[in-house]
Amino acid sequence: MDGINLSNPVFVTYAIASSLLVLKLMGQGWMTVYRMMRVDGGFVSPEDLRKTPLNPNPRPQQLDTDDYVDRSRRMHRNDLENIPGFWMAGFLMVIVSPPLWLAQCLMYGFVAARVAHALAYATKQTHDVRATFYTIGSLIVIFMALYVLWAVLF
Ligand code: GSH
Repeated sequence: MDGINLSNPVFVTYAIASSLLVLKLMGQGWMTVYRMMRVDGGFVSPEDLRKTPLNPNPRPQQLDTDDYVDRSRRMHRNDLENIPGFWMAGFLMVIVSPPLWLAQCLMYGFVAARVAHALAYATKQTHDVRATFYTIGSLIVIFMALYVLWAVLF
């Protein structure tokens, strides 16, 4: 039952959670693209002001910071600060063979916390709501890393 294969339910849990998070991370870039197209601006690089088929009417204001677009970039950055840690700690968790119930609580809990964080950020909930979901996800990854360390050292 142990090991990196589909007969190990802990690995299956990790594979499902990790794949969902890949989709979240990749999708976030597309949300930024969608938002830039919607407002016709929110660009960050001066060369984006060149006239092209995608930007037939370039103007300097397109480089102004736009919260609608920038919010998606901040969400993306926050994902990048949190999700890679999960991929690594989660993979190491599979190797140290935790109980299935614990792996499912932690891994699906992390996915749920990140989805909730994204919804809170995108819909402009209060800082405390967003921070709560961030904290849950962050503590899960920290717990997983400590669990692995404990299993390896003792
Ligand atoms: N790089 C983050 C920051 O500067 O805020 C580190 C702390 C963090 O991730 N905080 C959470 C967050 O959503 C809860 S307040 N930060 C907003 C962000 O990263 O854009």
